[in-house]
Amino acid sequence: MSIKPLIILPDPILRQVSKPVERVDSDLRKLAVDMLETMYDAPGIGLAAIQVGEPRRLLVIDLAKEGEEPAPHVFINPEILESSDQRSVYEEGCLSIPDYYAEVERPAAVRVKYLDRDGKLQEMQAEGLMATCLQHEIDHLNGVLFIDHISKLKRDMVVRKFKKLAKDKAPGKMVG
Ligand code: GNR
Ligand code: NI
Repeated sequence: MSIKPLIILPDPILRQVSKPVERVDSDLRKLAVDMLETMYDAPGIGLAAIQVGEPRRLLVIDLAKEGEEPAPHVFINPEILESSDQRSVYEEGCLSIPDYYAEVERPAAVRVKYLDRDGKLQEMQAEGLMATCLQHEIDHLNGVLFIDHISKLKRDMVVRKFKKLAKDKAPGKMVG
């Protein structure tokens, strides 16, 4: 088990389109466990493999609240089969865009098919926070970030701020 470093905006890795998982083997299961550990440590409610630099179509979600039993979910090669016409708005955040939050409107419910950690085909009908989180994570697999769903003005402001933060942190930069 290990906590992996998170890839942060504006790292172009986040814009990669992840590749389908070809076999659900012990290597993939280890990555899923490491992702869960990384997500719990952050803490966050979801994590896509690309956020730890692995361009594979794998994501984990746990919506259990503090003090509740953990409820880890592993989704491999997830696909949205159906989205509701009804929309809902959630204040979203992203572990790859720390400390930035914005309201995003998405379909309120989705039906998703995926492979579970045993490689077994599953379907889930999700609504509420699970529907939002699944869409946020599946976006990551396609190189899409939640800031792509807000106004260009707000997005440009966030990207500029994170570019500056990355530059100020770059090796060789002197203080003062
Ligand atoms: O921890 C997270 N919280 C969150 C809140 C609202 C909508 C989506 C999310 S996912 C996010 C973790 C993350 O960045 N996953 O990719
Ligand atoms: Ni995210």
